[in-house]
Amino acid sequence: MLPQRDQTDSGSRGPEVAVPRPAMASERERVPEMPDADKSPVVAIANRLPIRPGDGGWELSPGGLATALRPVMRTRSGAWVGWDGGSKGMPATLPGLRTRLLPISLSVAQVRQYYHGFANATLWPLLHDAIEKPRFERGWWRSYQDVNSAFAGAALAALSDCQGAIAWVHDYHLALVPRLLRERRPDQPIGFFLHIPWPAPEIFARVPWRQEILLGMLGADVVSFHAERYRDNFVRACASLLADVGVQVNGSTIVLPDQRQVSTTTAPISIDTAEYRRLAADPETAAQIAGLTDQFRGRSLLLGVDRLDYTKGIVERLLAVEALLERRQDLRTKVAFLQVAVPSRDNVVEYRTLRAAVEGHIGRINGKFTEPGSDVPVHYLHRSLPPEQLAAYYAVADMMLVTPLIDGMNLVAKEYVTVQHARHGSGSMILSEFTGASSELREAIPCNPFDTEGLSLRVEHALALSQSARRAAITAMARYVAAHDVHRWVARQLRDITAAARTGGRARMDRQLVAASQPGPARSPGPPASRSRQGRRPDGARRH
Ligand code: ADQ
Repeated sequence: MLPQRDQTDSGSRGPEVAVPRPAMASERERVPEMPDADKSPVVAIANRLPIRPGDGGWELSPGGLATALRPVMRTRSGAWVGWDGGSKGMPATLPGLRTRLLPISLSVAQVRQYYHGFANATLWPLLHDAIEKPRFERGWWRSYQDVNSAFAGAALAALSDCQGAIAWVHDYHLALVPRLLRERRPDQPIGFFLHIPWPAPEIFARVPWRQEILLGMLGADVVSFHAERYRDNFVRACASLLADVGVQVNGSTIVLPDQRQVSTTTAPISIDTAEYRRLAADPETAAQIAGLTDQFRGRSLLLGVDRLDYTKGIVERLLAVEALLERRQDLRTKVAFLQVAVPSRDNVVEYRTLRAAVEGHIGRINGKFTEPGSDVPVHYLHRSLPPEQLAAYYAVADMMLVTPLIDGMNLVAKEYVTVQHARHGSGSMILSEFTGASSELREAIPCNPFDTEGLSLRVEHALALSQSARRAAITAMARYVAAHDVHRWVARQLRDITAAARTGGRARMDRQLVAASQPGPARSPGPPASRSRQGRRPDGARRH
């Protein structure tokens, strides 16, 4: 299969349906001028603000969206609306940035109910294929609605101050925001990007507020995902769960009862490859590499780097290492496995349970396989690392184990191949087929992490690969990532939002003109065709 390509809907029209309010012919002139995607201000709305306290005061957070948007924040006006994380005294901006930072403060109850509750104990597991059981609490949902309203209010104020801005809403924490913005600003270009997977419709259907969540996201002009399968699942959820409110699906376009069209696209996120190449060549990284090379001399180093999250397959990875050492006694002193785990969400009980499980497995494996007088086979760091140290681990690792049970994209995989290539390395990468990255990094060694015995055989196979085969694979993957870096992703997203806003808005105006020119009273929303689809099950089948 070829790597997935970004797919922007062509904006084809949906079937004709009645509209709530026929438009006047003069409304054609009211189709607003769309912002220029390459120049216009951007109002980003994301759960967290992209800054953190550093040694010399406030600084941009490393990694992720903050890095991706850094060039945009430097060159264009605009704003970033996000939770202050409980920090006080945040600056209104940072030197060198034109973007204003608009902090949202949350109460203790909101942090518990909106953030730890609905976002991380309801939506996170639900959208990750319900791999842990999602919890549904009405109080959490109410808090999620309240906090989304607060974010939307701050974003609306920012948009009023920023003529011609693009609104760009991020992730599952803020699914209701696009609709809240749309209700107040019908012509506003709005994009929504989901950073995590979207499950099959029958899984998503479990959430009692499924229609509100879908309609919330559909306030955007374009809803984007990392991978085609998530986009497809979302479109199928709209088709089966929103038919009874008059929403129709036409290919990859969702048509709302007022004829507004929402595009859905696949836009895999990436990393700032230049920054990782710079890190690979940094003197601090080189010093760390020298130390690590000494530490693991004579052994192949296997590496895992993840947030400590139950989606990342850390336990399955440990069980595979255990199976390998069980089967291949000769490898017990020749292989070391290092797991770096960033502490994550320890206010959620499933995460505390996971940490205990991971640490229990590591203790058992080391107890079983450590040879007297030798180093332990499994090393474990439970902390966040400075970027140079992380880059050094990527550089010295002979094998990267990226084995999530499910993962929207997985940036670690892209970081590893980039650093390896920059250091002329020949490491190998085992990559779960249940990551978004697996659609792009086709030269990785694929694995099914649910099959721990099979995973251990993949590791054994990778250990036996020739250096030239490994180097060829790393080179191919690094080149792909360099050609599809995060700056390309940002530019593409902003262009997609303005293009979809133009197409969707025009289609709505055209439909309303047609309705206005036809005799007879306006019909109510919800066409007969859609009513006849009422009662469909989430998988598209009819109820009996
Ligand atoms: P995450 O689930 O956090 O992101 P991932 O994409 O792997 O997953 O990003 C993790 C980031 O944290 C990487 O940039 C990595 O370098 C960094 N990191 C990991 N361990 C670290 C450590 N010990 N110290 C410092 N940094 C560390 C969510 C989705 C993903 C999606 C991203 C982006 O779950 O599927 O790829 O958003 O959309």
